[in-house]
Amino acid sequence: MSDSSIDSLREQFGRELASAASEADLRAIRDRYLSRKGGLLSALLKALGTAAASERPRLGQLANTLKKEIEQQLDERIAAAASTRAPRGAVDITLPGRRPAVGHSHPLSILRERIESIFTRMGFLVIEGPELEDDYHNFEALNMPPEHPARDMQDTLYLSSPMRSSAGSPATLLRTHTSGMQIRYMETHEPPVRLIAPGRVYRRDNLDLTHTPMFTQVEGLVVGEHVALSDLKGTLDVFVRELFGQERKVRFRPSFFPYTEPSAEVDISCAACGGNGCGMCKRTGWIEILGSGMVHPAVFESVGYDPEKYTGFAFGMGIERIALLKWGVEDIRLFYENDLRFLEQFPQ
Ligand code: 2NM
Repeated sequence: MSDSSIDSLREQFGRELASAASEADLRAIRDRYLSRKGGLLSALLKALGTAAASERPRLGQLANTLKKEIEQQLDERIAAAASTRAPRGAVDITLPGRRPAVGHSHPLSILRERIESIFTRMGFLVIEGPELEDDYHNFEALNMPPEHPARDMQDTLYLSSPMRSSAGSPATLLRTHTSGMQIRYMETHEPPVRLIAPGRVYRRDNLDLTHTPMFTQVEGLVVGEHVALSDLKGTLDVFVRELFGQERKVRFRPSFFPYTEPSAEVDISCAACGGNGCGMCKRTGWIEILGSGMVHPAVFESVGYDPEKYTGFAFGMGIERIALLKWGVEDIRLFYENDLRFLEQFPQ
């Protein structure tokens, strides 16, 4: 026991106090220095007995002064720490926040909105209508008479017997395309017409990699006095290159639909192989993405338009198919299984 052992304990305490970062640190320091049994100050006072008798009163006083200093400094620091501590059960506003889950659009909604935006920028109106249709708007008005093969129960989901349509009361069915809406629109509006009709459609298909019994279609219709096949080609060329990229090539290939004449399938050059032929394009270099044609005069007759005065073009596409191609998804069912690990990956 000496002056220097008192001084060095004071210095050691000063360093430890300076590096205390929490209330728990401060309490640990208090235990280490002030504990009655085994505390550093108890040890110091005990060692007083080893000092010369003449020195004991002075050294004893110095040691007691150090003890008071240490007690006072620790009390102050602990009180300060306790005053900033949140009361039990209170919200600790100093904790980092929990990040809220932010929602996002479904990939098919993202694609549908993109398609709508390309067409609305070209002056098209977007119309929607019922998923339950009658036989007339889904088939008859579209130049598909009662014996037409597309009406077969193999392909169409009927809510009432398809037989009833010929017996007078209209059959009700889940629409197989959104064309019914376009018929309704033409029935109630004179040309010019420039619209798209997006929505869910239903077909009797079994689930596999590329089929679901419900899917989403976007159909389009333009009618006016001088609408030509070149307008169809120009419009779809702009659409396809806006959606897939300006470098894509587009080709029109003759086809058949009962509601258009002439009819054409629209293909885009395969991005996977650059048109050289690969598995994705079945070695043709081309991928089919939509059907189109000039509206059949019989359709204009159905809605009361004069086919001598008006011409028009129409087109239709399934957006699931476009999503598979655009994003390289291998299984259409992924879009309907609601697994967020899949759904979260698409650019909003
Ligand atoms: C397609 C292909 C070709 C089409 C026809 C009509 C309407 F109502 F004007 F007659 N709407 N959509 C059409 C034409 C649809 O989908 C592959």
